[in-house]
Amino acid sequence: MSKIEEVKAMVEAGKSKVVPGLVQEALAEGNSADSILQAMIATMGVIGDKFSAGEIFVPEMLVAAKAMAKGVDVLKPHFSADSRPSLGTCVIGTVAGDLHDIGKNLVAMMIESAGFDVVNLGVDVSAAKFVEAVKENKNVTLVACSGLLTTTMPAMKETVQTLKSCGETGFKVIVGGAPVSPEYAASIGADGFAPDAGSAAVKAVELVKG
Ligand code: B1M
Repeated sequence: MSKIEEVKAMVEAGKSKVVPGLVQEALAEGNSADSILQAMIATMGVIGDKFSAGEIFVPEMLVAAKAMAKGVDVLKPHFSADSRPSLGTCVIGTVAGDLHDIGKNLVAMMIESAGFDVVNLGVDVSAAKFVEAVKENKNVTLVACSGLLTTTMPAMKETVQTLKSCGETGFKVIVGGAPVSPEYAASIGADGFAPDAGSAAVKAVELVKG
């Protein structure tokens, strides 16, 4: 079994203690950080399919997510920002009612590496809390909202609409997450949409630079 296959198997099994070491070994073997990341993302897809099929349940999803997060921690320095001047502050969070944070944290990591200072509000973030962060932080140029549940898409709509009517200007809003489409993003008044973390960083720069 290749090192990357071992990483995938151990993420799927939720082995948080062994995943970081295996990720290090996979890097040492010459695998790129991105290829290891993509392998772990694919594993979460497998986990989701097994959950949908009733083969595993919430606790198994949770331990797999924790194991992946430990692996991502090892990869983080490989995606870190260089010395480019800051593009301003990006406030990011997962919308109210939604506890999924792996994708949001990957987006935060890529946006940071693109040259933003990132304020990560975590999960289950209310519209009011997003607005508060825009008001409290300096030079907010971007607000990024993530959502993974179809049931929390209305919360994403409320967040975007609250941000757009809060009286603060000078920032753009980008949204994303598995159930979000470009059409939905446009319909709720978001300035931008991206399907994955890499393209979120590209879109973020495009939105802020105009
Ligand atoms: Co849940 N979950 N989950 N879950 N979970 C999904 C999302 C689901 C698709 C599984 C399934 O049924 N097949 C399903 C949602 C169905 C739907 O609504 N359409 C689901 C469900 C139903 C639930 C619960 C309701 C289960 C229950 O309790 N019965 C519950 C809800 C809890 C809540 O949030 N209130 C629940 C709970 C959980 C855990 C807490 C156990 C755990 C999350 C732990 C954590 O995040 N710390 C969990 C997990 C792990 C998953 C799956 C298996 C994996 C999610 C993940 O991390 N993927 C997921 C199945 C799946 O994704 N196939 C599932 C990897 C990650 C890298 O991808 O987050 O999609 P993703 O992010 C991508 C893109 O979406 C995009 O970029 C990222 C990568 O490049 N992206 C953005 C994300 N945010 C973006 C923002 C952007 C741009 C792009 O701009 C701002």
